[in-house]
Amino acid sequence: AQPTLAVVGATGSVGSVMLELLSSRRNVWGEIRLIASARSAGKTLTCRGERLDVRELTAEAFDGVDVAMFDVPDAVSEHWAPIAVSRGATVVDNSSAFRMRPDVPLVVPEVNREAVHDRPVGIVSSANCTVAAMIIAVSPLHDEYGLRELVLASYQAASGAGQAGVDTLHDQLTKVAGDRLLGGRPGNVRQAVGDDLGPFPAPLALNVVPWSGELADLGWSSEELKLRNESRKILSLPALKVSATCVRVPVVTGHSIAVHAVFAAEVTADGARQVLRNAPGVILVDDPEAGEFPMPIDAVGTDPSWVGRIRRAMDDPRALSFFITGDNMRKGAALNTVQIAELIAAELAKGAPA
Ligand code: 11C
Repeated sequence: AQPTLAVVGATGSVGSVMLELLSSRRNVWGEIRLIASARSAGKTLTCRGERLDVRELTAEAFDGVDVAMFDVPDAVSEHWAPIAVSRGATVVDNSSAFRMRPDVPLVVPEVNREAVHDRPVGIVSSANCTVAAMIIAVSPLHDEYGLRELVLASYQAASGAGQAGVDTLHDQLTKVAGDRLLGGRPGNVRQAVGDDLGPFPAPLALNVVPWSGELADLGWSSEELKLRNESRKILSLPALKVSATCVRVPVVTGHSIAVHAVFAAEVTADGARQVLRNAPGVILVDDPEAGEFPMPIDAVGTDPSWVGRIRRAMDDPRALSFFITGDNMRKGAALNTVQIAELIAAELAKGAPA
């Protein structure tokens, strides 16, 4: 029989992309069970053309479930993932709750798919959205040239902060539309937008906000530390030098990253293009003369990481600068989680130890 899949957080914005993907990808699942908080239980959603009732998140909801995909806040995953495991499910978790635990593999299938099979506590973590988009382009370059250092700046979309982020950005854009004086005087955008900043620490419309996540050590944001720690773990490079600045931009969906990567070997832009042309999950969009760049407005709704603006550093023959854009709801969240769940389904089908 095909395995039973649970989608925990099915009514959330990433949950709805998961249902879309499950409806369009090769079907490897038997029953699909939708689970959400008591507030959303009782709703009906469509998946694979079937209308499905959303069940409340309880321990019993996991009985008979083989694989459970979680997209819920960290604290909810922390509490419920072990309960799902105790009921017999393997959990694929998209929160950051377990990512850095040594007994939990952190997986981006294009990079380290084999890590999925060694999961001593029955939990596999799916990477942070900015990390997932970036790492599938950086990893094949590491294989070719030997990565030594990453200097990153992210340009993160409002949807990374959930539906509240998207609603806040649209509300603010409505408030500032049409006033051609806005942005020309200090404070006048703040005044037009008002006090409700949603999940952001400052107005996002007509602005960029150099902040994402919570305050962590020594002035770094939690998102910046995730870029460092998760990249090191996924690439198995525990001493990799990583310095990131994470920035929120007024884009609805599509996280972008400007990457400066330093390697052990000398590089060429053409050589890097050749590597990336053959890399799984990457699409090369690198023709500035023709106005072709990787941009969120084009990458949204697509699966790959779009990579372009590839240049060898002027002052270091071992360094490359390039730009990446990916759909943070897909590869950054729902798609990566679904891909991991499918790897586990294939393993179960082979009868390998779970
Ligand atoms: C954002 N990247 O754009 C964050 C959201 O580690 O899964 C996802 C946080 C995470 O705000």
